[in-house]
Amino acid sequence: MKAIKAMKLMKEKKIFHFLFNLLFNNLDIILFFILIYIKLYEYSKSISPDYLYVMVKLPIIGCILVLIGVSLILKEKSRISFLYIADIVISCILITDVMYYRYFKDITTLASVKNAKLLAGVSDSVTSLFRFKDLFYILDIIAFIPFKKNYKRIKQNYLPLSKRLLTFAVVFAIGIGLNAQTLYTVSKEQPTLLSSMSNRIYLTKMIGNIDFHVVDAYNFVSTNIKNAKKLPQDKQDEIKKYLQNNTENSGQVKLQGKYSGKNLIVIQVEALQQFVINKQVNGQEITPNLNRWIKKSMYFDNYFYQVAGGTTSDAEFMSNNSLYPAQSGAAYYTYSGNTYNSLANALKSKNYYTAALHGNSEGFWNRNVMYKAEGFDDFYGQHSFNINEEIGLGLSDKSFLNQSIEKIKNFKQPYYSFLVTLTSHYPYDAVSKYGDFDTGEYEGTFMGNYLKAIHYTDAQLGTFLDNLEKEGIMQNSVIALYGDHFAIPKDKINELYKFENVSNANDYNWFTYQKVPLIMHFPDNYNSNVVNHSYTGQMDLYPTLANLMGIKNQYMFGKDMLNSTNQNVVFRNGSFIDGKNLYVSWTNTYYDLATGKVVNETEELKKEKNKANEELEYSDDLLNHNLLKNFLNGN
Ligand code: GP9
Ligand code: MN
Repeated sequence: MKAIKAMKLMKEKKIFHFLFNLLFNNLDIILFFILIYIKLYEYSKSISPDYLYVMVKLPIIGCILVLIGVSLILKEKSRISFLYIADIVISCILITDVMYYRYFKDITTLASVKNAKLLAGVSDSVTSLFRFKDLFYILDIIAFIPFKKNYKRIKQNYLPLSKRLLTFAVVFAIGIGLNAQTLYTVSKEQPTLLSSMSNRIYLTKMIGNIDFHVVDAYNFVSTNIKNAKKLPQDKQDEIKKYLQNNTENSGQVKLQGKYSGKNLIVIQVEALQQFVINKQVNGQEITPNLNRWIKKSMYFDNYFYQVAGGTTSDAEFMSNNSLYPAQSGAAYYTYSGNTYNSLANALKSKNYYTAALHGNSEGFWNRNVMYKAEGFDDFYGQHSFNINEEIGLGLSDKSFLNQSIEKIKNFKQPYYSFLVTLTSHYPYDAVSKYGDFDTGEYEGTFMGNYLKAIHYTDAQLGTFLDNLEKEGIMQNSVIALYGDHFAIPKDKINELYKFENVSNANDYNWFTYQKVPLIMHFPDNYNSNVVNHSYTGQMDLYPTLANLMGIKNQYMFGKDMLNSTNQNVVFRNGSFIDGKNLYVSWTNTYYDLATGKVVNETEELKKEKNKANEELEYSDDLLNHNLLKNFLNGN
């Protein structure tokens, strides 16, 4: 009996010993896991305090397991040093990100670090962005110095290499598996999000801080490798020649410099599509104010948006540079370190004051970096406005436009002000409680919400334009107002077809609904109440304005809408319009623009197709190799 008891006790002792040894021998790993998990999870909470993203737990655990896996290959004395250094690196990244978020409501990227010189103002205020509570991220690093020393001293190396390799393989594979699962889920939910990184905060909430930086580094390095090779000189010359010919063919004779020295105000309106213009719902005009201003302005009713993965930012990019959007992702992100002969840069050299205004966080779409590259003297973002009324994504258009006019009034003349509105943003449901616009049978539907949202924004734009007139600003300014991109995404297109009574849901019909209004108002009321029906797009805004404002820029892919006779509009996916035909690239089909009938490919059309692709390639080459830097230096 006694002997059995003693044996049992021994067994228990053995188990206890085993467990104790297991715990003690892996104390560094256990502590690393717990501490890093807490830090990463706390960071996730800090960027989305109102919503706990359960999904983020998986990639956080995955990342930690990958690191632990790697550490397991090492002998145990080196292992603790490896984990300690990993802790320091992660903590530094987190502290940087926490402070960056505090200012930009965004997450640091390699591009923003590379362009740190463009983030003037922020570096000065690093100390002011630091909070006492941030010490939370680094306290353990200091506290663990003695622990690390003693632990290293006591610890012996027990495991042979084969066992170390085995544990590495298992833990590492589990970690990679968890990360892969997360990235797959994200790419299923939003196919372009990982490459475009358009909404970085949302992405970080889904995949966690470490995965975000890994994806960012991958995107950054792969574009840099792609672009590292110098483009042969003859190819550079070919592109330069092509662009110079393009400008010559564009005309730029009529009205040249007609408004030199005048102020320029460009207003980009969120999700303003053309089909709502001069249209009624439930017996009421949807955009009464824009309709009223169209009568007093020049209106382009065949103006297409040409955006790609960078949506709003692509619209800004094209309108300010007349360069095509990036092949994948967003030019505002990928090419933020390039040299540009943009509208603002060109006007700056004519002694203009240049300012961009937008009521959202400065980091959204990398605007804080890109606006500097595009030559804006100042960017009035969220921090420059009194956020006294928020709808949907941020400051309401009403408050934004009212505060903007007060700023504009005090700008040094001549100036270029570029405004980007926000409220009428997808999914449009935030606006429905503002105003009493009754959409009748569309009440409560996606379409009804969009009509309400755009009706709201129309009212604010009406007030803004009326005020510009009242204040006497309009009489001394060229004004251009346009929509940035589609409002009704493809998966909701049937709601639009129902609203428009379209029965044939084919590609031709879809394309005819991808127009956005462009309204131009001139100080002398030139061409007021004139509707220009030529086929045009966002790539053409800058060349047109350049001619009117007396800017010389030979490096634009678009055309001057008031001089050019060509009606080419090329879309990022290779589809195009030539004034008579529409080519849909994804089915390789041509349509007669006027009738919608399918047309057979002719030699002529084939040439046009190749030319459209060549033009897109030229634009990519120009951006990938930062050719404007050479061109502008006379090379
Ligand atoms: C936010 C904004 C929205 O600042 O411009 O961009 P979008 O989602 O429309 O591309
Ligand atoms: Mn937009």
